Amino acid sequence: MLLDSKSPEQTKADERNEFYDRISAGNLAPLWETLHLLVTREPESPVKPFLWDYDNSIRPWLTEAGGLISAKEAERRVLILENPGLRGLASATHTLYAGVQMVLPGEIAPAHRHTQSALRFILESTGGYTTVSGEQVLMYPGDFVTTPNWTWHDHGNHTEDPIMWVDVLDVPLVRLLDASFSQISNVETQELQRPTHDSQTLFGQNMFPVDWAPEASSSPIFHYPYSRSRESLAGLERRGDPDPCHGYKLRFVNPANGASALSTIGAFMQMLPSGFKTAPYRSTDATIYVVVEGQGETQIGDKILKWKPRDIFVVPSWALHTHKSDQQAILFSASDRPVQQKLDLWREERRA
Ligand code: 1HN
Repeated sequence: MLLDSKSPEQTKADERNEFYDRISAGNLAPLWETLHLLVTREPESPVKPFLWDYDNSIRPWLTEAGGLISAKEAERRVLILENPGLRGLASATHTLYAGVQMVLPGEIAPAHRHTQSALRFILESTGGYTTVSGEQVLMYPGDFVTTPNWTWHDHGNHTEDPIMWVDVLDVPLVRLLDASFSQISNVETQELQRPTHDSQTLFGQNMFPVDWAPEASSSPIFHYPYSRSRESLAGLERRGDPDPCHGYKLRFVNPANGASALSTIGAFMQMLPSGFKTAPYRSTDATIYVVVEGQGETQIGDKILKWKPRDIFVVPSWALHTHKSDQQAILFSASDRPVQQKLDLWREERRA
């Protein structure tokens, strides 16, 4: 008779694995093998810190794409910024999509709408337009433009120069929730129903039309021009010292309720004085940054990302980081913070 050479532990493991195989056929799995991976002590993200170099990577390749496909053919001519930890998922972070879009002189990106919310942050433009819900918005570098959930939008360019901008959408979040709907309009270009920049005129002056009531939780303002955000940052700087973790930092709001301009995507603009180094900070909202002005670097764990204007980078959830500016710098950023805050999930840690 052969002696069983297996240890008792091996026998037990074999029995368990054989059990797992049998229950797997019934679409069942043992929680005790994965519990520690599901409920981590703190966020353990596959999202990687990463920087896309605008001048040396995005811009030349997007320009090349301009010779390969028209905006109309593509519907949207965009290079997706894929996080190296999430390849193939059209995701910059777990919840947010980011891409850089180009519209050449004379081109049209036809009207459509979808349940995904979008923001645009303008990199290059001498006055290209987007039309949101029948309102035309002329876009210039540093402007922040919103396209709330289910609003019709089309883009075009009557100028002599290409327009380039960053798109951030809640595409991965809406995919997770299985709530994607979309429609293509039967007109390529929306008929203008309101004066240009009407939402800024109606809602951007600390006064609302007396009988106006919000129809949506997103901001009634579609356009937050850079001249104003720059002015607000300069005003904050004149008032006093910078915050140790953020420098001077503002958030874009819906003036009707003080919440974020879009219900699912938070947007921020911050200024780091020349030679400023922020104290270590982390928060649970993975963040997409766009450099507007200045040069510097962001250290995330042991990774250093050196940045200059129009570069785009990602700081993952709960990754301790510091920013350092070589000269006065302005950073735009976007994250899913409003969603996390509504769900009581958002946390931050300041090491100031
Ligand atoms: C979209 O509608 C636009 O309207 C840009 O410009 C990028 C990425 C995914 C899904 C929809 C746009 C998009 C998008």
